[in-house]
Amino acid sequence: MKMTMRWFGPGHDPITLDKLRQVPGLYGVITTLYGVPPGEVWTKEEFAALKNEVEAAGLCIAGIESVNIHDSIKMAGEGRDKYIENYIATLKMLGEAGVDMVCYNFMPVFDWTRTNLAKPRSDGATVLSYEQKIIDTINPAEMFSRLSAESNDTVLPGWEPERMARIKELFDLYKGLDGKGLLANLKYFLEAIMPTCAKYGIKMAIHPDDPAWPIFGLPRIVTKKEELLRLTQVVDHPCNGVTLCTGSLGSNPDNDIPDIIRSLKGKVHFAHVRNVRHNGPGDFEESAHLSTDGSLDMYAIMKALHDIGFDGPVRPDHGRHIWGETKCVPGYGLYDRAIGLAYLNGLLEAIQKTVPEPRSFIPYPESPVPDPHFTTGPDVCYNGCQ
Ligand code: DNO
Repeated sequence: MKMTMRWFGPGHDPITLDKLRQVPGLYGVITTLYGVPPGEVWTKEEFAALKNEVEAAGLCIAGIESVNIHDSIKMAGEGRDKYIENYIATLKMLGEAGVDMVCYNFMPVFDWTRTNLAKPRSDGATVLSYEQKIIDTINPAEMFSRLSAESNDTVLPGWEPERMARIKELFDLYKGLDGKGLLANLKYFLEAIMPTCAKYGIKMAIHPDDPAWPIFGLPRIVTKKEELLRLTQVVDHPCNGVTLCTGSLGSNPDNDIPDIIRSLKGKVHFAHVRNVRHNGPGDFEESAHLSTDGSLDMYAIMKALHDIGFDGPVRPDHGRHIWGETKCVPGYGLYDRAIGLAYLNGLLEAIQKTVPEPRSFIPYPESPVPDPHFTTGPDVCYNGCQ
């Protein structure tokens, strides 16, 4: 497994690359061109500048999260084929730059949902949390205002203000689309992009719906084991796989995460590993990564990933806000994610030393020597990834 951290890019992430680089055991970053709206083609120049910046800091890009999907693709609307062509052009550019994993989601209208971005805990930390009973009493626009007020002046991934300004229109667009229709649209999209993914060796990793049940009457098709298996079978291709997000799937206590991981052997292309604490039906908060602080067994999760021979990028996910850290995208502070990463690496080392095969440990990378002659080729990744 390759241990990574998410970085939102220059001008978007208050956490700097030189800070990330000091996290022991960090292999690379997971990043994106945050400012490019879904549907637009990513330019080689913009991506090269991002890659250059990451590599100049002695790190590498270990995968992209996300290349977001235009709503016309999700709901088979006007211009769908054009937007798919644009997506393919972006994949081609990324493939030529050596990227081999792209995370995306297929949630209608918006990405992940929380009702509180700074729920206080008894130790003074704050965390992201969700209460279905609040969602049941507000509309999506009210929820957006609620979240914006707590966003630490950052743009929340999936909740870009330009999108939220069109929220009513977006809801209207999806009217009448059910889970079956959404899955058919996902299949159409995947079938169109697979030849390009195969050519460049890009593994597509769909992110589960978060929380793992339908909200605001919108269809959800990536919430549990059967659905994850179904989507890998509907387009059975080695490049079609999943982001195993323990927090999203774990929002539903009925999901047995280690069992889901084992059932997806060969289909997990990326992993988000974090804990959640179930407070009651439809009510959860994002705890520290430690097993005893939440409801998930993190040892069993890391062991299952090890046992299926997963060797792709893994990252600690949303952390608590601790030690007064407020200058960050909510959930993406430096401190608690670094603690989470160290814990996951500890679990992994212990698992590897007691369960020797399959070997998936990537040793702590040597200090890289930045190459002043930057090219966009895949051979400039100092930490050995591409
Ligand atoms: C939330 C993230 C999601 C994820 C997307 C993938 O913090 O896990 O925003 O990046 O769903 O497209």
